[in-house]
Amino acid sequence: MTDPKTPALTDPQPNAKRQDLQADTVNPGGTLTDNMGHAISDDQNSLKAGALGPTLLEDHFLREKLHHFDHERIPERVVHARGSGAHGYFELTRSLAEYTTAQVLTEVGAQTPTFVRFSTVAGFRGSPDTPRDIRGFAVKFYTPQGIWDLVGNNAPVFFIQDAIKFPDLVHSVKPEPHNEIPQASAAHDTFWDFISLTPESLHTIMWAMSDRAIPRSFDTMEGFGVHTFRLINAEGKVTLVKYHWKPVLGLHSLVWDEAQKIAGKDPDYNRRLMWDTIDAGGTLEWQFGVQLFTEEQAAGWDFDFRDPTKIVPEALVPVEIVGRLVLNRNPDNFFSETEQVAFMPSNIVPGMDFTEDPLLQGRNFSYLDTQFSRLGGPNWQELPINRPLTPPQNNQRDGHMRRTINPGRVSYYPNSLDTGSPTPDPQEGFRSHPVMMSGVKVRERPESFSDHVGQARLFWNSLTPIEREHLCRAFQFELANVETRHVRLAMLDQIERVHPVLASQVAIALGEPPRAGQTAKPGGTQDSAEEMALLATANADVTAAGGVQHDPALSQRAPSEHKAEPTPRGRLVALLAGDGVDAAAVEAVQAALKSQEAKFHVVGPHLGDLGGAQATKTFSTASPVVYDGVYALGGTAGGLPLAEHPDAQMFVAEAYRHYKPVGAHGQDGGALLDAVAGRTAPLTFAKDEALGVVTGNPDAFTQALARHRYWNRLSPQA
Ligand code: HDD
Repeated sequence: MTDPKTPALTDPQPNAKRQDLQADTVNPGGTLTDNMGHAISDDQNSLKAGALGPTLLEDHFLREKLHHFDHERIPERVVHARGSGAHGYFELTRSLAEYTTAQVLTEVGAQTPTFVRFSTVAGFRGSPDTPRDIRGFAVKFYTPQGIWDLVGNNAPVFFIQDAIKFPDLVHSVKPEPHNEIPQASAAHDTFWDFISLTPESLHTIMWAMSDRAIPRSFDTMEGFGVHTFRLINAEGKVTLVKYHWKPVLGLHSLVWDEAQKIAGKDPDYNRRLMWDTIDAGGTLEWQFGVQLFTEEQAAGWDFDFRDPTKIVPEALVPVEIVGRLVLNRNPDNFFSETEQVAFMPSNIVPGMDFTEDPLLQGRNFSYLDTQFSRLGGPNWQELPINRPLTPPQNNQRDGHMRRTINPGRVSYYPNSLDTGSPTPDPQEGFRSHPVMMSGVKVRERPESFSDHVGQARLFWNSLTPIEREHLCRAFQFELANVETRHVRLAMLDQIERVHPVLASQVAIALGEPPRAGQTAKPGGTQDSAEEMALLATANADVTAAGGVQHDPALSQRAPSEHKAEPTPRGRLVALLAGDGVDAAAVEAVQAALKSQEAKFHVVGPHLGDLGGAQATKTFSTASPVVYDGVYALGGTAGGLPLAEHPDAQMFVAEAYRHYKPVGAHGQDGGALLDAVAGRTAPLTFAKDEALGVVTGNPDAFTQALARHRYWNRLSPQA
């Protein structure tokens, strides 16, 4: 049912720019002017009294250019300052008309323009892309019923239950106020001091210490709306909903050593992957899923759907795929679009409503507030990236940088002087669902929010052995960077509530004894395989999860209903080549990779012509850490056979040590692998396809990329 005043969902060309924004896009060319439209004769010399004379105050071109430059920076976001965005569209594939009247969720096939911004949380605007951190996953839907912002993260839960604690959480994780160290890192005293004293954070901390917090790319991480929202159908019936984004390329993460190195080698790693994919005509894609349940159902659970530190396990309520999100157009201008885009969880459309989740309630206040200070006043919604499809009709006027021109004399309602002025629409307008509310004014947490351990254990139980080992290593790294011992000990007590074996393994890396009743290898263990075996059987009793003890959907590796089939699509491979490389070998491996939509760079001793290939990267401008696999071809580098070149050897050894597939062609390539064999300790190296080492078979190597990592190099149990 489409209201005459709100146009039906248009099906924009998937990557077309909205018509109303075309006017705001100034394409370069023509005569250089100042901001007043005056053509400029010379933009390289200020006006002076004689070539050696002083600059004249009357040089209004100079003044305008410098004045604008002096005011180009705006406050960065207080959190999620580091982000990257892209345009695309949301397409509904199954109608939810049974549950809601929101057109964006009822009109199958319509493509709703969207803008998505991915972000880290703690780092400043210029910080690297690959810290250990939760990732923001903010989706702006430009629907005909107004903007819907689904401002989520790549974790389905949050550190705190009540928004009033958010400033404390953020102050604790940001660089410390006395010396502004460390940048974009939780591995410091104030964060873990706060967390050790905030038991409600335990579940989300498990997500933050897992591989989820070092995603390989934006399109190999999940997204979650976190909160439970309400959907209301045409009959006024309420259904509760949680939102999910499932990446079609599957769930993949970096290795922590790799993530740290990428932060130095290519701080823009995730931003660049997304930009290059779209720039080459590719897309990033997720399935959109919903968990639908009723308040009656939820009343029977031993956790509260309003508690943002709790999930509704997929094992309890399956995710139903009802749409997809496709990103296919890069911004024209980073500042105008990605920096100025402004999200608000309070942006919902008719057919939706909030729940009493105290974190959501507080967020609904904070975002509008922050946009005022960040974007300079009340008219930030007029910025092209923030404008709704349908021009606002209301009596709000004036304010800094007002762009809208409202003719006429009437800017109030009701009025009798202007019959055309906007009037509320009791039927089609947004109506809050009439939920019965009552209660005495109190500052307290509900008893139903009190279990802080149960779902942290569910997450732990659901991880595969190698994921548990990574999580344990993450705690070891983070807490070994905490200088204050009592904070480390307090955090060990919290971790012990998840499982004493995990706490003991972390403890020994901190120089502390294993937890009571536990044995552990004295003096710490560097043997990951041994640690993994120890952790693999350390399962815990779960509470507050509706009876679910294990949910494969929480693991990135365990098969579960909506995990995508492994694919080489989107993977980036370094083809190591020297002068005189065999052209046929290069063509064969490039054809194999292209056939599976994988990408490659030819990496050589110098740019340009190598005889059988064109190098677009060199050993000094490329690094194995930004590739998903390495394939050794032949040729010479600096007069040495490739197999004897230390940079080429390092490339293969590092990729192997990060459990990535490595391949080789011919005798030369094989010789390089042999030369590396001794450099991958403690991992043994063998030319064995079962270990992800593929020689002389480009197709098999390409398929090996789909597996992402060969953890079995560490241990058969991995
Ligand atoms: Fe937030 C930005 C996600 C809790 C207050 N938040 C921000 C962004 C994301 C999230 C993705 C970046 C948006 C963009 O790209 O511009 N925030 C979350 C999630 C939360 C959460 C999933 C918990 C479920 N946030 C949260 C709380 C508060 C805020 C509890 C305050 C009470 N968030 C903000 C903010 C930001 C923000 C300070 C900073 C920049 C902005 O809003 O636009 O208002």
